[in-house]
Amino acid sequence: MTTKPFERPVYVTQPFLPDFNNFCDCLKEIWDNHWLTNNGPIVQRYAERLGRYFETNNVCLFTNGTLALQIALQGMDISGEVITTPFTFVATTHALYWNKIRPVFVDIEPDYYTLDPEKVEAAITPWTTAILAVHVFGHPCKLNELSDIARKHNLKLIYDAAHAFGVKIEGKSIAHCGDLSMYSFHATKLYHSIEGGALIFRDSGLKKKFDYLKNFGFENEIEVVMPGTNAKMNEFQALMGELILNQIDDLISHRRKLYETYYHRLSDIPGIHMASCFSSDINYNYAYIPIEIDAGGFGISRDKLYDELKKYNIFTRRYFYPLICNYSCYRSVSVTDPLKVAKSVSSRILTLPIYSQLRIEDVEKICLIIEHIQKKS
Ligand code: T4K
Repeated sequence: MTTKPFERPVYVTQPFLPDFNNFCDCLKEIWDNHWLTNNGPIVQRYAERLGRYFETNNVCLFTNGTLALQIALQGMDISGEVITTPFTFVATTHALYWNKIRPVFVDIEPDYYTLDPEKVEAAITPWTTAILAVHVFGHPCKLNELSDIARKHNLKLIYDAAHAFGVKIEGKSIAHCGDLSMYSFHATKLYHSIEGGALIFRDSGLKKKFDYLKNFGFENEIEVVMPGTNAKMNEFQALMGELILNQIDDLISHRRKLYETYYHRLSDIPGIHMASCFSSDINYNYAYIPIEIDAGGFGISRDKLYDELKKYNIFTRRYFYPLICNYSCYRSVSVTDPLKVAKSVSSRILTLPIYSQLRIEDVEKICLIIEHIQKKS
């Protein structure tokens, strides 16, 4: 195996696509129905399938995860302040902003980069109404600790589970933790419906409200009961989601092999740190491969490695750098927590390629190239 650049670009991710001929055959149903959107038959069937997958009837589908989260916050009447993480994709915070909720950023823990429960409790004020935690990279949050805090202070506990499709705790989907979980089915996710999102929630009374909010608030042809928006999933999205759901177990198991190769090959390279494997009660989904680069040990900084890898046609990403509070649109939000861990992780994190079409030998080559760069640094 050589360290010659890849002939074709290797991106951080690439969407999985179902068999082309099968997809085309299935499209016939849409053509026969002449029904493209507005709660069509495939969307309804897909919602039922996801309900069986998540083992709940409390499923609501959306055109993407961002709108799903915005609607969740609005439907649950969340207001005032919400305690959340700065180490996430910007949509988590945007969903708060769109609901005129003040984000209160607190630090993450260093092991899996999820919200630090101690910091959460310290940040609660009379205006706090909810905790919005993120299972970042599919890593489960400190579920019990966050539940205890939410219960003690009578706060809603909402999970941004955009990265956590397929993650299970003691055999049960992580979606059942907290009051509500939002999933993103964006093309870049390990499971997708081109674009798409879903809410899974505890209180079945919320379903009707979410359905109104995603469809302009229509009760019927002549009545609108609330100022909703348009966040409906369409038939093409649902079809893609249905077909990929058939293969989800295989997709996760292939990713597991890729992850194990990375873990095995990178663990001995100086200056590289990877989060520890999860305990056996957690079924992880291997959504991302985040590594931390310690410039002192590795020889060059994370940013230099990111640039170097491009020369080999490897396009990694710095998820999640910068922290949300450092984006110009959120710099005016006052942050009292020093965010020590989040700042450090954000300056060192690099997410490596992982997707279904990637082969074990590709991962071995990526690791060899990283090792080569380290040795010459
Ligand atoms: N909460 C969290 C924690 C999230 O991570 C996200 C989304 C959300 C909420 C919001 O959910 P959605 O509203 O998106 O459903 C990507 C995704 O666009 C975004 O969905 C995702 N998080 C985020 C982590 O990653 P970018 O700006 O990095 O995407 P982009 O276009 O640079 O794609 C990354 C790489 O994937 C590209 O370098 C090439 C490859 N790619 C991408 C697409 C779209 C392909 O090969 N084919 C493709 O079709 O945000």
